[in-house]
Amino acid sequence: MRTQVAIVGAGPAGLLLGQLLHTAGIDNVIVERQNSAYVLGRIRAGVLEQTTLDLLDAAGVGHRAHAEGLPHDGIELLFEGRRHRIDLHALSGGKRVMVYGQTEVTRDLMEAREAAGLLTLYESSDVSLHGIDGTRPEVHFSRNGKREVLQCDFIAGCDGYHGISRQSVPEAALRTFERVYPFGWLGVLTDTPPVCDELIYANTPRGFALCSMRSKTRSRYYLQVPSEAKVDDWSDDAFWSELRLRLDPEARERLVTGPSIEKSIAPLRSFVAEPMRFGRLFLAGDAAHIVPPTGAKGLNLAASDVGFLFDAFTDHYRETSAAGIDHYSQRCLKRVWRAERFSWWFTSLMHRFPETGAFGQKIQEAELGYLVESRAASTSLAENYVGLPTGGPVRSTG
Ligand code: FAS
Ligand code: PHB
Repeated sequence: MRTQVAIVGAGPAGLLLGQLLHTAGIDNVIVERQNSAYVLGRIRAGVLEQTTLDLLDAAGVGHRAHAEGLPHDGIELLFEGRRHRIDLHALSGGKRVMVYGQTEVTRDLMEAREAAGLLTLYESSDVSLHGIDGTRPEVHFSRNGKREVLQCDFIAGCDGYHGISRQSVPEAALRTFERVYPFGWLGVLTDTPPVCDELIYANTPRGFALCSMRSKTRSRYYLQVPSEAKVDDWSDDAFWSELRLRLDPEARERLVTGPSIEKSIAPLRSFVAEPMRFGRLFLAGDAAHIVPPTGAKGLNLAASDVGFLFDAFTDHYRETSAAGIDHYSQRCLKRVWRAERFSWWFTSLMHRFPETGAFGQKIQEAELGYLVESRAASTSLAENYVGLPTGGPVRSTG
């Protein structure tokens, strides 16, 4: 079997890259460990930056996000019992974010890929990468009881934090940076109306809480829980009781509870692997970096990596130039580290850190008070939250 670009992983990064490459006439095959239902069943991100929407449009799959997504012009910060609105739209010079679940993005990309008749090899096991430091790389995998070989020009490692791609880079060639947080996020998805029209990020003495949504009738809530917390220890009633204790009176009054249709705990970490390219292997998305979800950057960073990788492959195949390939890692990492900083800062500001004690709590309260009173500080939050510039548009597919 042969293709131009072999993509490992059919999450949002792999599927978006495959669709962009298809629009440019570049042949690609995706090798995915799970089946499509499993990939769709993972409930994750909820907020898209304009940059991500632009890439979905470039891939020809943005129409449902525009039709069904919820444009948001602001977020609310809740601390010391009071809510303060951050006007993202006014402070960022007219930008906004789109609330549209990662599950729907993945669904749109899967349907477009199937309609285009592109090959996605689900349920491929024991994937291994070969010849990544040469000019004829290969992806080996088992499927339907048979060992297969996919020959290609390039491999895009879009297989997430636990994938095989980053692990295939010789240890001496990779530098990693990591910070693990002493807590996780217990998330609940429920078919109840959101408690507020915009997202509420809460810093409370009992810990962080986030009130988000997927639509006007489907809500997504998160609670900060200790790292060792187990999802089975949290009944729906226990979740709702704890959430109420972390809300202001108005939100508590408006909260509509209901049965959870999904409940899970996500660990929080900051992680970056450098460089994001090794020979003919290119890492994109969670395969290369992880951010704590506080800043809603994970999915959006994966999308911007893919935009840069699409540029690189298009340069190579269209203009026989190595510029995009040579600068891929550097272009990604500049934006990755800016998002890592913002996500670390927002996580440090909004969560309870017992080890920093009363002094740490007072510093958080002082920074939050300054943040909502200072236009300069609120502007900094707004321009990071809506997404920093990518430093150059995705190449047009015309
Ligand atoms: P993904 O992990 O989504 O996809 C990787 C794909 O590769 C998967 O389908 C996997 O099955 C496949 N794969 C793995 N190993 C393989 C192998 N050896 N061979 C073949 N295929 C393999 N971001 C936010 O912005 N907000 C959030 O609230 C948020 N919540 C999250 C909760 C959790 C539990 C996790 C893990 C992440 C969360 N994220 C959130 C971040 C998330 O949205 C990621 O940024 C996004 O899924 C990144 O997409 P990909 O890079 O495609 O990686
Ligand atoms: C979500 O809706 O899942 C979500 C929204 C904003 C975040 C994190 C998660 O910062």
